[in-house]
Amino acid sequence: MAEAKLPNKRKVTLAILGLDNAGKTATVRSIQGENPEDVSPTVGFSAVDLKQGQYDVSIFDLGGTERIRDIWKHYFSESHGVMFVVDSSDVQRMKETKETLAQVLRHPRITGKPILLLANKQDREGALQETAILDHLSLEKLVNQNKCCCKIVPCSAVKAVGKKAIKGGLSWLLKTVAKDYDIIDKRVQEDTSEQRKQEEKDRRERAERVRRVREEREKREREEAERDGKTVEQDQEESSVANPFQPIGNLISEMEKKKKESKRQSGERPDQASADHSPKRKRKMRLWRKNRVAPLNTRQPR
Ligand SMILES: Nc1nc2c(ncn2[C@@H]2O[C@H](COP(=O)(O)OP(=O)(O)OP(=O)(O)O)[C@@H](O)[C@H]2O)c(=O)[nH]1
Ligand SMILES: [Mg+2]
Repeated sequence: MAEAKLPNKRKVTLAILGLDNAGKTATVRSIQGENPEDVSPTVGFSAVDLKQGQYDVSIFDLGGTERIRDIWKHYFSESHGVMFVVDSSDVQRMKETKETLAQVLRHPRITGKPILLLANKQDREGALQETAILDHLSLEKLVNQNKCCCKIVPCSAVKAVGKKAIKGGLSWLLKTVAKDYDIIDKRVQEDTSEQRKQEEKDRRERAERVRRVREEREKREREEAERDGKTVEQDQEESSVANPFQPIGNLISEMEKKKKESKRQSGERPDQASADHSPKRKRKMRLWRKNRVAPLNTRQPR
């Protein structure tokens, strides 16, 4: 019903990228209306969900240090668009910024998606103006080559007027995604499912490699043991004693056998315990009933 009342409601996922210290986390905080000061460098990533007008927006705030940049690509398939944050006052790192941006835009899971370029830290002395940033990053050429619809917005995550600019930029990005939502979202769904399949395949291959290495090591250890004069039977016996993962059913019947044996030795009939109705015994039974757990099912699936 709620969906019918809001036909334009969209779920949009965005990645916020840029070099370390560019102001990505401060930007997200300012969008959320939180204090953007006192932020710490992001280790890994954090996901932020927020409502922006009619949109349900999820933002992946990814750490920007060179070491972490390699994980960015894992978030590309899910992203409908990108916010790329630049520290406009850090002229020294413009070349690195350009190369990093180029790598992002060239990535097949980003090419063609809308990009909002936030020229952040405009409040700082010596901050480059919009045209200088366009030049430093060869932005026009880059976005044309990669068919990305792009808007550059000079802003500041920590100053009121700059924050307004960020909100305006975000609103443009969401509208641009919404215009081609069906196409972009279809791509997001397909790329995400393909990526999940690939990750599952990688996981299985890794597990298989680990299994092979373990098998080889065990074989080597067996051969060494045989060379040292231990027999295979000895090893089997040792391993059955040492194996902590015996089926629980075996352990339970073993324990019950031992219990019956000790009762027989003390002269007590196996069923005598249930006939004991002393208050102490009853209390014990109540406690046991309260705390009991069902035995594990040891049956193997067919
Ligand atoms: N003057 C000024 N400082 C800012 C602005 N935006 C962020 N900062 C400061 O820049 C520093 C880095 O900001 P972060 O938001 O942590 O940067 P980041 O891009 O998230 O960095 P990583 O998480 O390491 O990738 C912090 O000290 C912020 O307070 C801005 O617009 N103006
Ligand atoms: Mg951060």
